[in-house]
Order: sequence, then structure tokens, then C-alpha cells
Amino acid sequence: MPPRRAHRLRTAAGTVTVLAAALLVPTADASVAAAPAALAVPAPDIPLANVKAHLADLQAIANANGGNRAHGKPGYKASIDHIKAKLDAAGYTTAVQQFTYNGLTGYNLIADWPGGDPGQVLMSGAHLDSVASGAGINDNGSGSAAVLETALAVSRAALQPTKHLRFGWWGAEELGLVGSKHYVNTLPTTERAKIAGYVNLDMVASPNPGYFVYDDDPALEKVFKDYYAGLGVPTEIETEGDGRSDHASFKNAGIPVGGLFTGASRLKTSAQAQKWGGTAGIAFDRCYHSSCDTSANISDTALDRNSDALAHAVWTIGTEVALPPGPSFENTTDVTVPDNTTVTSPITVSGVGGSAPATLKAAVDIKHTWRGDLVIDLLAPDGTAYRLKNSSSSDSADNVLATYTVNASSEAADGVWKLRVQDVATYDTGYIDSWKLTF
Ligand code: DTR
Ligand code: CA
Ligand code: ZN
Ligand code: ZN
Repeated sequence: MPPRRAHRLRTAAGTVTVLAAALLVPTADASVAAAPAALAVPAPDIPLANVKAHLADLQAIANANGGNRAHGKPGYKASIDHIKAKLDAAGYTTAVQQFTYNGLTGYNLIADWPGGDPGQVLMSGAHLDSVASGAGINDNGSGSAAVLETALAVSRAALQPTKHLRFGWWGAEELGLVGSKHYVNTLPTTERAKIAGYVNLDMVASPNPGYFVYDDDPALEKVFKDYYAGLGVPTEIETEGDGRSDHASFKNAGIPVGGLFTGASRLKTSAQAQKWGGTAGIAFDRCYHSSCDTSANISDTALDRNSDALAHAVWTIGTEVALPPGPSFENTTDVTVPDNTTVTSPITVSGVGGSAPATLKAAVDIKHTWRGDLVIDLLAPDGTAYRLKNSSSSDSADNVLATYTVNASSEAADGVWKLRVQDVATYDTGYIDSWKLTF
């Protein structure tokens, strides 16, 4: 499959509500532009009562249909119809996609919120089917209800996102990610390439909850970890997830994925009970795939937190306004790098003020045979060194043409920054051609 166009999701560097637009006065060796800032609209609170009401509806559907909402059973189709009706009433463009598995008809529900960049789709989803043994309220009514209420919150807000928002509810996940695989595999390649990211919620309200974040796409992982950090709730990386839920269908197609999980049949450790509360030595969800996975099998706190976390991700990524890069300063004077020698090249930064950003970009252009000889550091005005590149006895390629991102938020922006280049191996020399700092 040809490499996908980089579709990395970029997130707001902190939710900034004011656009810093001071135009800086150009200096001799600098090109400047409006001060940079990334904008994102803060998400609303997702009412727990609304999410729980959806769970009560799904429980009622199971009760009225043989006690489950499994693939091929009437309870599943009733679940699809119930959610579709709410989304149609909320102004979504919905579609029910059929597929056949084990000789039974399955259904996916896709809901598109009108507007946003059709070339940048942020999708959130959850599997709606249960196992045959029960109502599947945590697995996965919880994820389905959280995604539904987030979609309804988008409608209530009449949100006008910059990305196009799409939501999905998958069939037959319990039989092997069947519905989501069908969706991804039947999506035209051109449409698949437009999906900038997929967020998966599968089991997000386990009664003895852990707070796990998928560690697939860094941007999506960061959004969720930042959200939980703001709550003061520690998170762990989801380690048993690879291939275990619908995000795998998207990841296998090269789409950036992320998601949340509160645990299944694994036992909560003492250390986890220390950080999260709950009970060590018993499963995160003792009713996993059992008939007791009912409305009583829910942690309200976990359901509330994960519903709000999803909304935070949808609003943060879905409404981000990418602004032009910030002020930049460049030094194009060649500086020779002799063998086994250390040299520096200065850039004087002025007029920026305040602290340097957490995403300070250092673009470096060094002509040098066998670049593995080189160690490269960025020196802040106070002398603090930030390692950009280590030496390598195996990297025989020539030249360094790279942009490094440095968290320089503890440094004053204005002052003399230096690029320090050390040639640490005999033979091969070169020169600094140019380098640039963008704030
Ligand atoms: N396979 C899911 C439950 C599950 C187990 N491990 C993970 C990790 C991440 C998400 C989900 C899961 C199911 O039974 O639906
Ligand atoms: Ca909430
Ligand atoms: Zn399951
Ligand atoms: Zn599940």
C-alpha cells in the first residue's frame, strides 16, 4: 500500500482562547510573522445523566429482546434503530451499512455532522453489539452511549468544527471486529485517506475501573493524557489492546488511532488500586462477557470521566484552527566543522518576549559527510543544552537536514541562542549551512 500522506493529528498546544497577533518589527537577520497560537474551542461537560439514560434504553432493548443485543439478534437491530433515530432528530446525516457474517445480517451505523473540512475527518466510534450471554451494558453500551451523547452535544452546540466530524457504531465486534473491518475495507482508498484519526471507546465504565489510554497515535494519546492530567487522574498505557477492538481495523489501514479503556477480565493490582481506588485482586469488570453485564455493572465516575474525555478530544482536535508559524530567526552564515572539533553558530532573538514555546522548532541544515560523526545541541540563552542529535557509528549517510521540536517553555525567548555542533569521530568534515528557530 503506498505510504499514506502524513495525516498526523495536530492538537492545540494548550487550549488557547486568545489569538496572539502582535506583528513583530523585522530585525536584520530575521523574518517575522504574527505571534503563533493554536486555537481550540473548550468542550462542554457531557451530562452523566444523559449517558446513563442511553444505557437504560439499551438495557430495556435487551430485556425486550431475549436478554441480549448480539449480532444477528433482534436486540442488535433495535439498538441500531434507537441510536439512528436520535441522531436523525439531532441533524446528523446517517447511513446504515449492512454486512453478512455467519449467515446473519449485521449493521454499522455511520453519522456525519454536516460541515468541517471534508479532507480532514475526525471519527469516533464504539461497537454496539453485545455477546449473546447478556445485555453488554459496559461492553459496550458504555462506549456506544458516550459516543452518542458526545455527538448529541455537538448538535446542541451547533458546533462548526474545522475538521469534519463522523461517528460510528459497529456490529459484530465480538465476533472479530467484523463490522469495523467491513467499513474500513469497503471504504474507497480516497475516502480512507481523509480520515485524520479514529478514536475508539470499548468498555469505558468498568465497575472496578482503571484509566487506560491507547498509545498508538501520539497526538491522540496526548489529548487524552492531558485531559486526565487536568483531572489529576493518573493514566496507564493500554497494553492488552492491540488488535482487541475496532481501532485495529483502522490502524491496519494506516489511520492514526487512539482511545480509552477501563479494563476487562484482568485483575486490578495493588498499585493500581492505590492510584485509582477500587479493589485490588479482582477484575476491572467481573461481569465481562457475562449475563451480569447490566446497568448495575457500571462505574458512574468512569463513565462520566470518559464521556467528558471523548468530548475534550473531539472539540480540541475537531475545532483546532491551525495558524501560520510564529516568528522565526535564521542564521545563514556558513560555519566550518573541522574534524574532532566543536563549533557554535549564534542567533539573536529579540522582540518575542516571555517564554519560548513547548514546541520550539529548530531547523538545521548541515553539510557533512558521514553525519554519524555529529552531536548537535541547541543552547538556550542561559546556556541550557537541549540535545537535538546524538552521534552514531552506523549512520553513514551524508548531511543533516532536519527540524527538531524542543520543549523550551522554561527558557526566556529573547537572547542569544546557539547551535552547537561537535564532530566526535575522525575523518569526514563539513559545515553548518544554515539554521532557523521558529517560535
Ligand atoms: N475485545 C474487547 C474487550 C477488550 C479487551 N482488551 C481490550 C483492550 C482495549 C479495548 C477493548 C478491549 C471486547 O470484548 O469487546
Ligand atoms: Ca461529565
Ligand atoms: Zn466484549
Ligand atoms: Zn467490547
